[in-house]
Amino acid sequence: MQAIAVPTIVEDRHAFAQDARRFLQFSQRRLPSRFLYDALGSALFDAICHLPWYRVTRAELRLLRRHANTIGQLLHAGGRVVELGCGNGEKLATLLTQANARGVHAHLIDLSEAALAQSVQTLATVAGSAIRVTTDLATYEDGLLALPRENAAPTLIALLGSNIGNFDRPEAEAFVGLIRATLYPGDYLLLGADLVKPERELLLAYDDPLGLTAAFNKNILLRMNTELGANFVIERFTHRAVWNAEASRVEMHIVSLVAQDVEVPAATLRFRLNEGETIWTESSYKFEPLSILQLVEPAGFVQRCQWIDAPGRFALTLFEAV
Ligand code: AVJ
Repeated sequence: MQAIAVPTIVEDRHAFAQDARRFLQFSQRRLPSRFLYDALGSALFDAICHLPWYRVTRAELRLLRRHANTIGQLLHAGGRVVELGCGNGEKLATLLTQANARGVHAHLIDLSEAALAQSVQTLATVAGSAIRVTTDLATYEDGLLALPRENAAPTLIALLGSNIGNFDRPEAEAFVGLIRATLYPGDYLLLGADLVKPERELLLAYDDPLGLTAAFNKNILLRMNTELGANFVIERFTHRAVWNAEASRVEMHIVSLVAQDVEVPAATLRFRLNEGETIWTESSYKFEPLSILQLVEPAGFVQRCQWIDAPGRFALTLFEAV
């Protein structure tokens, strides 16, 4: 088992300050969703996955369990799985143990140090030394660019949990292109994507009655207070989830309950929020089975299998690079 790389906390804080400065000044104020995942944010997301209203993780785990053999056959010993955004490691552990994938190399890319540490532990617990694990504390892009090219055995890149849903369309296309560029023909992409469903289900998933998603969202204000010296009074904000049907996405916003002045010293930024003004923190795009193929295949992939759960909530699609 390889040791976790030393976190580049200073660099990360710098990126957070820079992005806060840029995105908070747009007329619709925004923050990139990747900053939701500090240690507390990752823990809150884990808790969200246990909520009855947030079914993404459970639906995907069922599909992974059911089709692990098919997927595992592609990964003969010496093969490599690269997971982008491994979270707590449960999805990959489920896949690799069900597939009985001994001798596989798992390479984990995540921007949360806590998530990487947990994943290493989860994989060690279920697989012991049968799986070699390496980690990269990085954004998807940096992690892919740093990925050693391995031609001998197949590489499977796993992008699960509907993480693809956080990208706007042009970004998603560019990102799939980057994934393809790091692969050879005959390598694979395993993509988990949440499907369009009735609005009330979507809103319960992103604005749950226990308030965990609200806490997950507002934690980004807390993070600006502790890391960037900001002065957000958390009680003066509330969480809102919106289904934007035209764009096929759920948006998470933080709503200012009153008119208020805020400052973010590390981002050399002060501004006034009007009552009802929002900071847009996340998009979760929802897909149709066909729209997944239309997004991925033009980048140089062909679909090998697409598995959809019985209620039609979630799709797991296996692509081969051509
Ligand atoms: C992990 C980004 C896929 O968008 O559904 C859960 C994050 N946000 N509840 C998603 C999330 C609100 C999740 N992703």
